[in-house]
Amino acid sequence: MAVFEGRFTEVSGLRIGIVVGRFNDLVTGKLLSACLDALSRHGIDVAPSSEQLDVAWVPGSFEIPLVAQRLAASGRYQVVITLGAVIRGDTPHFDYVCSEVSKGVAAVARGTGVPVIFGVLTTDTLQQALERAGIKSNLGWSYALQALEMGSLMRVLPEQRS
Ligand code: INI
Repeated sequence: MAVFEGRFTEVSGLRIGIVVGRFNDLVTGKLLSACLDALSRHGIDVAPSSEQLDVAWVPGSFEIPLVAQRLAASGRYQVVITLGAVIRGDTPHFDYVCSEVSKGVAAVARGTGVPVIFGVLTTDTLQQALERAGIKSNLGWSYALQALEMGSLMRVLPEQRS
């Protein structure tokens, strides 16, 4: 019996792409800060000169899957992290954006075989989003750990048959 597990500190050679939405950047900026902090404290070079990490900003969560697809399909990254914040308003727009970004991110991961971390908050209020982006906890940290775990796990899993 084989048991496959990802680790959090085997980061040598790991390259990570982050896609982050500018919409609600009060929230997404805080997710990104915590994400970079967690990556840095686990050994990822997050300096501007880093060869291990790239960050792509997109207008909003709706655009995240397209850019995540480009990064994942480039072959440069072993894992992609997506960060966004969709906050419910008075119109059905929220539902369309949530639906597209969640389905889109899942499709990118399955289609490319590259793990894509779903770090898009979907909340009813700005308060709820901020509570998850620094006021209480910061899920940006968790998304970083999940990326490290998945990047590591994919290295030890059996190769896919073509
Ligand atoms: N994008 C978000 O990331 N969060 C939101 O809450 C949001 N709302 O509410 O409209 C949002 N809309 C913009 C959307 O993601 C696209 O950028 C835009 O529609 C252009 O395609």
